[in-house]
Amino acid sequence: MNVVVFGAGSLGSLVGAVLARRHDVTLVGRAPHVEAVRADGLRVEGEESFVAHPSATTGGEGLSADLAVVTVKSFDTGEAAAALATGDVGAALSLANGMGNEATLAGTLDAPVVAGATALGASLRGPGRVAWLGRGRTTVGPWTDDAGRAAHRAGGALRVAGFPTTVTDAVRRRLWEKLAANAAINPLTALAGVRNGAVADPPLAATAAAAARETARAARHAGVDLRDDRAVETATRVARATAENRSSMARDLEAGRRTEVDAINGHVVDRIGAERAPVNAALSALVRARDDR
Ligand code: KPL
Repeated sequence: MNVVVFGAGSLGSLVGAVLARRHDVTLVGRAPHVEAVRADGLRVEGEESFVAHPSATTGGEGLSADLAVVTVKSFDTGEAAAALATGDVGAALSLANGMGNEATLAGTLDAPVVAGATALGASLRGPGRVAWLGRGRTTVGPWTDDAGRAAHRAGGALRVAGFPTTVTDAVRRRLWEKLAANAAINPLTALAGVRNGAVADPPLAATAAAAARETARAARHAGVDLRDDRAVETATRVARATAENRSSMARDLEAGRRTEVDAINGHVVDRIGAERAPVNAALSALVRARDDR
């Protein structure tokens, strides 16, 4: 399959390298990383160690592919969609954190949109180098009504390259479960300066559980049946499974970059209001006060 991976950060680089073992991959990323990949390939270290040789470019316009996997930060999804719309893609799959990415892609692209949530662990180590930190499962499913076949093709492409992948018609629920985990883990690890595992235990566990319960409330408001205890269990399980990881928001805040808080905790507040989501509102305000925007 011909695949464009749009957004060669930590996750996109790992996805691009692993897909390049079985597919024809073009990575879209920033200059120093793209130059290193072109010169020496993309080195993966961790769960498996190998060097992949995808094509790499800094220009996302005019690209053709059977599938575009979008892994940019949530606030860059609009720009990625606009660039992809100048080319010819058969389908788009979003694997980015946060809520709203699929709707943005569907609003811009004239192609089936597949939603995805992944628990893969990845960390960019420098130009041309990415660490594979966890084999977590990836779930994909149709977002637009016409995306059933595209979801199965995308799931098959990921699976054959080495990512455990489930294809489901209930992907919206999975996106909300992932949002509950991100809403609980990401801002607390970023603000407290701790690794993910710390969120599963006192003194942070109670605030994390409250953030997850509010996310479940927002999910039910959006018509998705997610129980409070299921959201809390998911957040706790993900925190324990990625205990040694530093969350993407912790890394972004520490590096002085903009975070994805608007598409995570901010999305919960946008759905049900600050009065019904006071913990997410407080966490959003604290992160926004410190991140680069
Ligand atoms: O998605 C993540 C993130 O850091 O953004 C988790 C699952 C919390 C892993 O670190």
